[in-house]
Amino acid sequence: MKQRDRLRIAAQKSGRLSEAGRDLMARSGLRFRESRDRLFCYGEVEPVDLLLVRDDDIPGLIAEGVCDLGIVGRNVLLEQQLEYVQRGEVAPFQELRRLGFGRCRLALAVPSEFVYQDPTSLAGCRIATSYPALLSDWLRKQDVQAEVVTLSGSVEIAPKLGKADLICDLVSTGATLAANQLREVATLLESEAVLAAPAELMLDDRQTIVDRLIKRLDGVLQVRD
Ligand code: PRT
Ligand code: ZN
Repeated sequence: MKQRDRLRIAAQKSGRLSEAGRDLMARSGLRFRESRDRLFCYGEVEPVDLLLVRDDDIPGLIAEGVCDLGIVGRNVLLEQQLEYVQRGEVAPFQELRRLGFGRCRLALAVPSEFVYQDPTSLAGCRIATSYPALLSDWLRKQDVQAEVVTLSGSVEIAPKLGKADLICDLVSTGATLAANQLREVATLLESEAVLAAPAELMLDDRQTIVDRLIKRLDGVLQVRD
């Protein structure tokens, strides 16, 4: 891995995690000067810079060594971790801390006419999801054979379109499921925003900066709990 003396944090540019993520970094003592393209923000107080990206890109940026920390949903991190595992590899990133915002769950939801008793009710069904690795892993653990239909968005309308028998999607309030006449029947994962880091320690000054930052972050998180 290339040696660097400044730390780089990846966070979501705009979306559900961006505001609370920025707020947490500010309370941990980080200040950034925004650049013209607003993607790279230079750290003014600490040697810590910020890269604003799509949430899905965050684990990859850590894997490539482009960023050293990331604020991302556990659902995204675990999905990409499982992709490595399913290829027989070890994921080069890990969850370091849970951050207490962006809470949601990855859940199975069925149309009203679907009779669900337990996971065996899913045998032979088509399940639409944007989280194929997490869903396949769960099905395997339940010893259920079902077809995973991968969709990048609008998962909740897949049953109405005849593309799937049920869905596996993120739920927070449940309003989206209700609006689509879907009923939640099982939770696969409880998720929230987490601090992601490389699986291995960094071998230069950055590890010292990480350790100092984590100490401050823990202080902020403790006050909140
Ligand atoms: O552009 P980019 O790729 O960065 O953003 P994105 O659109 O992929 O992500 P975004 O901002 O929607 O979500 C970022 C993260 O927020 C997710 O990865 C989760 O960790 C977390 N999060 C928390 C949620 C929700 N709550 C949530 N409710 N992510 C998505 N949803 C969606 C869900 O997919 C469904 O469509 O909201 C709908 C359900 O919400 P309710 O309230 O109706 O149940
Ligand atoms: Zn995304």
